[in-house]
Amino acid sequence: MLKNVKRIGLVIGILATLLLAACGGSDGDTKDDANTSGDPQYGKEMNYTITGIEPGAGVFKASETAVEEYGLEGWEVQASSSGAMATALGEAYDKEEPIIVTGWSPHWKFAKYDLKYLDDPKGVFGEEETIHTMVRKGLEDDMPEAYQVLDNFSWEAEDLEAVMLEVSSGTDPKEAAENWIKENEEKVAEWVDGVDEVDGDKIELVYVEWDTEVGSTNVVATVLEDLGYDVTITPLDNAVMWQAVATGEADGMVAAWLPGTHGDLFEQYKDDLVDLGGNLVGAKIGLVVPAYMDIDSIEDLDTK
Ligand code: PBE
Repeated sequence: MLKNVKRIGLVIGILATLLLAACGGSDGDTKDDANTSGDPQYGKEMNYTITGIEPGAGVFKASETAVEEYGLEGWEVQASSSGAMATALGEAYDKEEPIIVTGWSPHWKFAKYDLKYLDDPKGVFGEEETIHTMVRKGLEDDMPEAYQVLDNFSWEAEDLEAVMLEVSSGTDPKEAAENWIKENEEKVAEWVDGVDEVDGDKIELVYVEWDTEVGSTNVVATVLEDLGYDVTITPLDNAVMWQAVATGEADGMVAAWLPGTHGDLFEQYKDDLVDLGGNLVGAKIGLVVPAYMDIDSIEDLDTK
């Protein structure tokens, strides 16, 4: 029943759009406020819900800010997990239903589905991001070899995407990391160039179970293991991950998105940790929708 109602709503929406187009209605480019009447009523169809991920993620917080800044009355960013978000996206995509997710790149979803970022004229989601490596104070003296590898670690979006894509199709993350390392010996050789092997020294890396960080953390952990380290990787919430490195409970992480996504956490902890700089440039966060949706900007979402 509900489905039929939805479908009728969709048909009416489409007819309304055609009618508007026929009458020369504008597509809303110059609108200041979120639209309440025109164009596709996606908000209504999606129950004014943005499919979110873990609430501690920067992209989740930025999405809540976007709801405020764009005056998206009645909209809610639904807390979930990265995995559940990807499942919801896949299900909606298969049925060609509208969905808005809290998205980021690099991410395998762009290889699997035809997607687009909604324009963000107010710049709530920031510009290009760089993923940084952060280690605890004292690591350089305690474990110079690991420090060197973590400092050297740097790769391209397409490298990380290859690992993520394999994991997304069911390969164990550790195995996907090993496969990538085997296929990219030259790159890895640069990270370990001139670094001595060690004999079972223990090291702990922390991360959050976002697809990007599952991929990068497993690759770095495996490279350290190949050097002789006994590596533990521990999944945590975002804020706890930062805190663990800042307090020295953990040795490092490769999951710091700057300047925007984790800018608040960096401000909070920057005096207590060592920033080893970027390991990947050209990352991005924002609201992502399937390309079949007839909407291009956050400004054009309909409100309650
Ligand atoms: N992410 C993936 C994280 C950073 C890495 C975009 C989901 C976040 O929003 O905090």
